[in-house]
Amino acid sequence: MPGEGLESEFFGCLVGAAIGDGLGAWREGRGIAEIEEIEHLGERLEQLTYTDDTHMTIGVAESLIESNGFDGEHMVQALMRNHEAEPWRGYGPGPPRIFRMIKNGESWHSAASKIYTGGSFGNGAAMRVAPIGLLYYCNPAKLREIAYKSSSITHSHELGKEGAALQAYAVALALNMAPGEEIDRDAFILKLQKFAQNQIYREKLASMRKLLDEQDRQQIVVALGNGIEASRSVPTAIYCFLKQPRSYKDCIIYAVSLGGDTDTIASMAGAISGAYLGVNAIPPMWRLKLENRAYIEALAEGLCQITT
Ligand code: AR6
Ligand code: MG
Repeated sequence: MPGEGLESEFFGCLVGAAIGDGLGAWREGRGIAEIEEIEHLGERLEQLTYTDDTHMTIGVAESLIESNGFDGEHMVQALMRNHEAEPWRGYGPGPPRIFRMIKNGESWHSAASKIYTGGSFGNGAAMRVAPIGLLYYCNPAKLREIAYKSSSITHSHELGKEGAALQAYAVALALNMAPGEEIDRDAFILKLQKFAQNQIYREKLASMRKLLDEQDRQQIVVALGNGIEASRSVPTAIYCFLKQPRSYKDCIIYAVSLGGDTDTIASMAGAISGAYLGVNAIPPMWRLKLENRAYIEALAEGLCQITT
């Protein structure tokens, strides 16, 4: 178990993402729920089993570590190998179709653009991008470049790629703050606004400031969304972190309570919160219940080693 500092934050990010996924999976596709209901759910569950969000995050981390940085061909193979071993993790429809195309001889450079109009704008690239936010946390330009490249394996639509870059940048910003440092939420949003290269995300980020004190969760869902599209889930996850910046537990419970694509939104919010607060801020009760925790922690350690 790491103490404080960077390693604790790397652990917090990946473990935090996986726990959000495992808890959120129980409410996927449902409506807004009472906070108390989600609290009880978190206490009741005996195991937190993760879904495709964490499974793909593991693949991204494995590939970055084995390649000592980004190697597209290697990452494709890692994602495909993992999917083939455990296809039951709840993958969105797009990635398995792309993996089949590549297996049948299509180049991984072009496969993603052959599904949907203009490629996928689902949140599948953003949900797995946390290791890239960790690895390139000091270099926003490189972070964007690698977030885009890793996205384009399965999500080649501009909104899918930009969602991944924003989520990675939010992880990097969180990592760059000390856990004890009081968070300036307006400044955090402003940095994201300046980084964003797409108008839809810029507008959502701008609207987020006015929503920070909004208590009606229905208003949050109407304004930011809770869907499987990257543009209707990445801003929401960032908002969940900013709504509850001092408590990993409250952040995750709030995210799951919003309903919709709860596993992915809670996973992305958990990655940001964990990167800010560190692994020791995550309730031990949840850490102990997380499936495959030792392996996820080993990946966090591996990423930390190649960063420093
Ligand atoms: N045009 C129309 N619909 C689209 C487009 C587009 N260009 N792109 C995506 N969609 P997908 P994911 C819709 O299949 O992002 C799992 O539960 C389309 O309906 O790329 O990897 C994960 O945990 C498509 O099926 O999957 C995530 O929560 C859907 O967006 C979630 O699914 C998802 O895009 C998304 O996974
Ligand atoms: Mg999922």
